[in-house]
Amino acid sequence: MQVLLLLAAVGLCGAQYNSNTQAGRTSIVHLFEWRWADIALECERYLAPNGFGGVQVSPPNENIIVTNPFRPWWERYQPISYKLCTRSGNEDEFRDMVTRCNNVGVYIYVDAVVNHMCGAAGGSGTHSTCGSYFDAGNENFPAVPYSGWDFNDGRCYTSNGEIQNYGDMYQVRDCRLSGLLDLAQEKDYVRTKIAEYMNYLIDIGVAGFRIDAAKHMWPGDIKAFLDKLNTLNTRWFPSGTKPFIYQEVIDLGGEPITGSQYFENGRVTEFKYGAKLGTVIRKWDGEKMAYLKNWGEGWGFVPSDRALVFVDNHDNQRGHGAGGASILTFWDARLYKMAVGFMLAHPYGFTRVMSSYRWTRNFVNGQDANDWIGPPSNSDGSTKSVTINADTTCGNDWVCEHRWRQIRNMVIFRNVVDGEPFSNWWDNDSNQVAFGRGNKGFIVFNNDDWYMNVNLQTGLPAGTYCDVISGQKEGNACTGKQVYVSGDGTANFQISNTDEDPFVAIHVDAKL
Ligand code: AAO
Repeated sequence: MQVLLLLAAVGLCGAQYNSNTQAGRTSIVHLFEWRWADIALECERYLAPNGFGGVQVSPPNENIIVTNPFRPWWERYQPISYKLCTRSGNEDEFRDMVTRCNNVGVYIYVDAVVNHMCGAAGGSGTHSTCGSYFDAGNENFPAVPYSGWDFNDGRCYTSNGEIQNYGDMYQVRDCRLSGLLDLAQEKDYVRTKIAEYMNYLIDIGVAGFRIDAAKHMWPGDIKAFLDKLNTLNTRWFPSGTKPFIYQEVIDLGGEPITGSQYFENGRVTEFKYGAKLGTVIRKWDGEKMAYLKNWGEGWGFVPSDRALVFVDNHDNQRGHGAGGASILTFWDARLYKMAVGFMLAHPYGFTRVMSSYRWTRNFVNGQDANDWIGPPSNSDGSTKSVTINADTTCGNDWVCEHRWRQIRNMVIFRNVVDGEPFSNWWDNDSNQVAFGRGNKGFIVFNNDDWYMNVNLQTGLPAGTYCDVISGQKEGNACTGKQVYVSGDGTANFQISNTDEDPFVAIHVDAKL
């Protein structure tokens, strides 16, 4: 009996680390700023057929409307209430999206902004996305309701109430982040309001949450509101399933707050991953791909089963947050595809693919003065829909990295090799590297400035394979390069350093 109880307890404790994605679906995509109606369509027409496990959606709750600058993307990180209406759509549209995505096995992960409300200088009135009244100066949010008692002012000891020093964990957690009114999660009332919001979403059918600004809350306070959460909706999930939790904790080292302090609650975002991978692929600081042999914990990252990983996110692709200049984005498409390909082939962490919109950059002293620009929108501020071009790319300035052939095919690669060990590493002590995933898949990179011509052990069964980077298998033919694996598992790989994409990937589902 005691053993059974113990096992049950262990099972429950582990649950929030599980992505809840369907078997054989191993990645999610962040459809940053997309409308709910477009996400519903994308689940049905593209994500489900191509093996995506889920979508991280932008914050669905009511936010302040900022008009100076005009409708920046970041207004959605300034909550006014927990009503579900934003530029992405209203509650009916949100429910319709969750239902339709869930019905095709693609689950929804909500970006939960619960550390704070809007900025202290947000004024008062009804300039909010559902029209709820609020008064930021008096910390009054009647649509929740929250009042002055529910904020941390009494606990913050800095001169202006702001976080001034990331070396002091008390300020980071009890003071204001960028002027944002800091909720007092030590209060049971606040914990209850946060849990009510999250439970409302769980009951609609969402599968998990990104916890925004988790670093700015005490781990025990987060645990307290997570402990109040329901299990997932049994229309789509086995009874007793806990929501997947990944916490935004920026830990690049050198600060007292670390990712590991949050493990009891769920996974954490591993920001070192994109910062380091960008440095390696750019060949900065003397880095080279050969050093990736022990990628993962060997590089000082959190344990694989506690990590949520990504090459770039909505902040560091435009100079917000952390990671610095090394971060690769769609603006550096050739290197970016290699980095995302490497991430999706490598077994470390649970992977999130970024999907962005294009904006006009304006660099002033190395900083993008247009880092605020919101999603493609009409003159009234409403968000433009995602149109689909004849060649399957997106229109209206939506970049849709997740639809790039190389990235989409590597999402499928990761599903095919799921559970297989990291194997058959090879490198030339420079920037030509290769590795496999058991006997299911193999990937080869040439990031050197010279031609690559090598024979490698792939670990794969003999046969002719389609490279899923230059093309893919269609019917009984390859639309791109072919790779011949002989009876002993070896194959010859030739990759020009001037190829559009200087890498090759093969897997058993793309064998002729
Ligand atoms: C906007 C305006 C502000 C205004 C405010 C209130 O821009 O001027 O004061 O409204 O009116 C987003 C935007 C903000 C925006 C906010 C609200 O990014 O610009 O403010 O919405 O509209 C920290 C947090 C992290 C946060 C990140 C942006 O720790 O949680 O800043 N990310 C999330 C979201 C983000 C959102 C919020 C949180 C707020 O993803 O979109 O903000 O909901 C250090 C610390 C990091 C810290 C960074 C940046 O990083 O470690 O924790 O991130 O500084 O402050 C080296 C170090 C590295 C360091 C980095 C930068 O790399 O190794 O540790 O340098 O110094």
